[in-house]
Formats: sequence, C-alpha cells, structure tokens
Amino acid sequence: MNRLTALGGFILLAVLSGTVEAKEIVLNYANFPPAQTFPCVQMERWKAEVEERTNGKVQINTFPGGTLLGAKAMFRGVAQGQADIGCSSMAYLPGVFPLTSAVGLPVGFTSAETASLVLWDVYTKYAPEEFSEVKVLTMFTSAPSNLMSKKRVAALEDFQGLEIRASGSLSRSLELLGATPVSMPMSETPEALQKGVVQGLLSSLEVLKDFNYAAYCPYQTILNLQVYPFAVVMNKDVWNSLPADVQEVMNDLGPEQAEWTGEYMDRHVQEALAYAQQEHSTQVDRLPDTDMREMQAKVAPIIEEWKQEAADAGLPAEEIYQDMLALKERYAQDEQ
Ligand code: 3IO
Repeated sequence: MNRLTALGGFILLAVLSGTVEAKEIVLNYANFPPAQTFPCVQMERWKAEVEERTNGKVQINTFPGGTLLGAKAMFRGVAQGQADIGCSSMAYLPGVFPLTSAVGLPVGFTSAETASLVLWDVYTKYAPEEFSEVKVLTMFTSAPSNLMSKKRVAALEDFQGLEIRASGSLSRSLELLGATPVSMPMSETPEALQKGVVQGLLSSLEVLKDFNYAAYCPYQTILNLQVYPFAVVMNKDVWNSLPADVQEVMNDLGPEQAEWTGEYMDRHVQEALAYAQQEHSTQVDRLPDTDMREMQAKVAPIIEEWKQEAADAGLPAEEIYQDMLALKERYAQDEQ
C-alpha cells in the first residue's frame, strides 16, 4: 500500500514536472491484409519512423488483417473518418483513380522500386482530383505481376479458360490472354484458392511465402505484367489538426517510404521464390520469346483503353503517359 502510494506520488510529480510526456496524438492506421504481408510490413516501418522522429509525441496504433477497415471499404472509410490512416490497393476500386492508375498499365516495369518512385512522382506532379478528399502520406507498388497456378502454364495457349484471381487492369490482362479472370482483393484469395474457386492468381511473387501460396500453387510463370499501385491516405480533418512539425515529419517520409517499400518488396520477392523452391519444390517457367511478344501485343489495348478513360475524366492522358514512361526510364537507369 505504501509502495503503491509512493509510486502514485512519483507519477503525479513526474507528470506535473513534465518528465513523463503524454502521447499527445494517437492515430489509428487500418490495413486489409495479414500482418506478415508487405503492406503491413511497410505500415510498421512507417509507424516506427513517425514515433521516433516525433520523439514519442505521436503514437500510431496499427490494425492489420481488415480488423478496422476491409480492402474495398478502405479509401472511403478513411475519407469518412472510420480510421485516421488507411492503406488501399487502387486496383480494387476501378475507375476511382483515373490518373494514378497510369502506373498500373502494362509498360514493362522491372521492379517495385522503380514503379514506386514513378508513382510518387506522377502523383506529386499532377496532384490529381481523385485524392482531393484525403491527405496522401505515401504511395508504392507491388513488384511486376506473375502467374502462380495449380496447373502448369508454359505457353500462351495454356491460359485458355483458366480461372485466375486478379484485380483491376490485371483482370483485364487475363481476359485479353484468354483466361477467365475472377476479381477479388488479395485478402479473399486464400479461401478462393483453398476452395478451388480459382486455379491461381496474378500478383507479385512474395505472396508465395507471405500467404504460403507455394503450398497451393506449385507452378509459377514469369510474365512481368503490371504492378499494383497502392496509396496510404489520411483523413483530411485529422491531417489539418496536426501540428506543423508532425506534418513535416510525415511529408518528409512520403518519398522515403515509397523507396523503402519498393526496395523491401524487390528483395522479398527473391526470398519468397527461394523459399517456395526449397520448401515446396515449386517450378518456375518462362514463356517462349515469341509468346512473350504475342502477350505484349495482346495486352497493349489496355493502354489505349486507359487513355480514353483518362481523357473522359478530363485529364491530359498522352502527357501523363509520356511523363510516366520518361520517369520509368530515368529511375530504371539509376538502378543499374
Ligand atoms: C498484395 C496485396 C496484399 C498483400 C500482399 C500483396 N502483394 C501484392 C499485392 C497486390 C494487390 O493488391 C493484389 O491484390 O494482388
């Protein structure tokens, strides 16, 4: 009792004298996939950086696995204030991001790092209307998409009729290749694979390890198709309520976090491929060169479809597209 009283007195004194700093700002950060996946790994890194750089003034509470907001409700949920911060995969909301979806076109990105830097630059250059209701904290992309399948796909003709999970413009690619796309968020895919609703998926290969898809998809086919763009957004009223020094920390982290996440993703894809081969004896196929060229030609209409959609939204589609290609070349050279 005496010890408790003494402790209470100490805490009271410490608070009065300012030696125990209260967490002045507490923010809830929602994410849709499980904790071990890359959107959540980058979330924990961002949390740690913000907490450290603000000297403990800001506390970030993270909610992985759709416990606060699910994949499709994420963006509007944050805009409406159900979470302070949320991580969205843009492909889950077709038509909502007519400008930044340019980075999700089949233009042959070879790394998540390059694509993430390009996405951030395209976003900051055009500051598009599609994000006007929120504060964008960072953006990044997955690595180029490849096929993970229960059946072997070693030639373009093997796609015929195959039911494959994807989202957004990756689903369109599957359609143009003769497969049957089944669109759903990544967070619903484990069940679909287990139940046999789909026979594979099209995404970046680190999920072989992070969702253990290697156990269900013994075959991988390297296609280097589109990346999935992501946006981490904050509720605008919450952003406006933050002190300038905290805003500065978060603004500085925007491009840094894009690069960090891209690098992490590229490295982790390699680790996951090694894991899949060692633990599940998976097999990686490449299409013959002629099939790769034919594949490029088959998915090319997606670029024209995007230009039309962007123009319909009142955007300078050709200029955005050329800008994106120029940035892609510049960052890809930096990586050499
Ligand atoms: C993705 C989404 C959630 C967790 C891990 C992931 N790796 C790649 C993605 C990209 C994506 O949004 C998707 O649906 O394939």
